[in-house]
Amino acid sequence: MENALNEKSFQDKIDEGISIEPKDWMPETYRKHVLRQISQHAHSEIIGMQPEGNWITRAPSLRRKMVLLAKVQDEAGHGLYLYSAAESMGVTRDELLDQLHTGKAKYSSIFNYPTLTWADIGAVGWLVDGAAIMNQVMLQRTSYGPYARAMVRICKEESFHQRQGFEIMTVLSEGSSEQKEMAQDALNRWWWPSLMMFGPPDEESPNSANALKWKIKREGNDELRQRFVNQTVPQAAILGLKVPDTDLKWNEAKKGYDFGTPNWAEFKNVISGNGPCNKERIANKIHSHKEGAWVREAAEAYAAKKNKASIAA
Ligand code: BYC
Repeated sequence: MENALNEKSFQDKIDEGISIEPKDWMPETYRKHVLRQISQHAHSEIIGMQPEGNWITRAPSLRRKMVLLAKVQDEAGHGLYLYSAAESMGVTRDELLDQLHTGKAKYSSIFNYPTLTWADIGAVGWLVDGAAIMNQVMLQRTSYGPYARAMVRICKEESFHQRQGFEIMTVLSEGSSEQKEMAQDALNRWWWPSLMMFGPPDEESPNSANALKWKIKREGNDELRQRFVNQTVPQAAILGLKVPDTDLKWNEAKKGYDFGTPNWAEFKNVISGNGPCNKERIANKIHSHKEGAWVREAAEAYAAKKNKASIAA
């Protein structure tokens, strides 16, 4: 009886838009749900530093190096605000990190794709941070107070990140034919994984119903993905680059683009720990990126594959 009353006043608070604070009563299912999302989000910020961090020493100018360094530092800050928000739910940072290192906690699928060229740093800022903002704006009003407050600052910084990426893509796409080709190649490789950042389609999203009821998420995965496509396709046109989707076309009736289906089998593979990089990461725990070796190996493997394909052609 007492529990039913607690549940009712909890849901009433949510419905009235009153945030839930650490000492408030909350159902255990809500606590677990929010903790899962915050911890995944925090890990994504930290793991997300790695593909970009490896380019700090390779950035083509001092200015680019400084900007990238600042961006990667911001991501570390985001991870730390989010770990603090998670700790307010009664878990220690050691426990959170242990879950990451043992593969129990997920992190965003996107960070399992390697950054092979400098253009990838542009594509990550433009597309990955672009998708992150699209998803995170609503999280500034998520129902758990500490998470919402962390997101306000994070969103401010993300918009700078998106712009720095777009600027890199602008310079490359206006450069030599090799630079333009590099930008197009980066778009080809990052487009579909970026669409997967929004999670599976709504009908296959087991967490969405509770997330929406409890106002943890305020919009569905498909709605946000559609908005991202609508925003990004015209940006690709400004860059003179082609979005790698033969099904993409403007739909006047819905005032948005129809687009193809991401490879959900690949997504499932990546989030279950079998992506191009995560298997190795989990196996080697924290040391897999030591001294940039992983980026160099991935770049070599990619160059060899490309070379093989051009010989075959
Ligand atoms: N990757 O029921 P669903 C950044 C999992 S970093 C991996 O729809 P939900 C940046 C999902 O966890 C910011 N797993 O889930 C940093 C669930 O499995 P579990 C990244 C994914 O939670 C450095 C299952 O699939 N942003 O910006 O309602 C450099 C079913 O999904 C993914 C965030 O972390 C995925 N993409 O909705 C540059 C945002 N998608 O847990 C940039 C915060 C789904 O039941 N997170 N799964 O085993 C969210 O907004 C939501 O968690 C999601 C998924 C929209 C991602």
